[in-house]
Amino acid sequence: MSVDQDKVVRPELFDFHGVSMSHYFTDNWENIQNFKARPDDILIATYPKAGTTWASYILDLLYFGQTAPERQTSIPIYTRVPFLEIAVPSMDSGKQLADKLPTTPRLIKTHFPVQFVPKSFWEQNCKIVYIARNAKDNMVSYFHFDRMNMIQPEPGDWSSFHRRFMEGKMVFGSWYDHVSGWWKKKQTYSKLHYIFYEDMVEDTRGEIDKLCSFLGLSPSVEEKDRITGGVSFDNMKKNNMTNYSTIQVMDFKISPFMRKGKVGDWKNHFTVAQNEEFDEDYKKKMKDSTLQFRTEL
Ligand code: PPS
Repeated sequence: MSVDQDKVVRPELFDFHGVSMSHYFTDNWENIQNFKARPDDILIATYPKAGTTWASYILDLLYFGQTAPERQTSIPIYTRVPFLEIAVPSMDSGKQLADKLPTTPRLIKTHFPVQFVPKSFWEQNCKIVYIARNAKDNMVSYFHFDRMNMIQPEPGDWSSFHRRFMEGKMVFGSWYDHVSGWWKKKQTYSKLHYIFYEDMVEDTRGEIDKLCSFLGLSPSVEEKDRITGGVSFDNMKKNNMTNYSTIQVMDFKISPFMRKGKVGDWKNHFTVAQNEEFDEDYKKKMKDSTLQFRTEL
């Protein structure tokens, strides 16, 4: 994707309706809030770095892998599954890309906390797939992402990032509020399928089966085998249509987009003291939630 580098500067965080955001995801707010969802649109929602691209590619293959094979070799995943709220100078906005999507269903990505989702998705009773990842690995992945992605705020050093994550001062706000807000929504909105990244790593095929039953799809066993193989970390890392190598705002010399894809990499980053402080704070922040995450497999 060609981006005018001069117009892309690392943003500052600011409070937006009670959530830490950067202007790249709020500049188009009115248009996004007026987005006209269709009943068959499917929204893929996550806190950043929880497995959005993985889920996007799985859904794209499930719907279009057989009927539109050329799509797989010529259109990057971020164009096939537009990022609704993104608005970066000299790039089509996510809203423009979503409006232009020729497919049925339209697959649309968002990192919004649940209360920011445009109301038409609820009015149209759209299916939503939410992916959540344990906070520790999510934090590590986000740190490396902010290092290499020039439209993200300066990450600072690891220890300041660790603190800011606990304070919820990240783009798209607090991880704790995000995963809990969407979990709460699931209790009343039946068309929300909540997936854990750790379950996808442990048993990708089993999670694809569950996804198919949620979506009402019944691909052949061979097709599911093909998809399970195609969406492995190694294959997605090699695939230029899924590894983000075609995007200019990311500096892969600093860190690749497809970085490790592991559960438990936090152990290579958290000091013993940081882990203790984190666990204590986590218990307080998540005390009212029934959500359970695994931080190792
Ligand atoms: S983004 O920028 O928010 O859309 O990023 P997102 O796609 O949500 O998350 C990127 C992390 O997901 C990992 N990933 C995978 N892990 C395992 N298997 C597969 N197939 C896979 N695809 C993407 C990716 O490597 C990032 O995690 P880290 O821990 O940084 O490697």
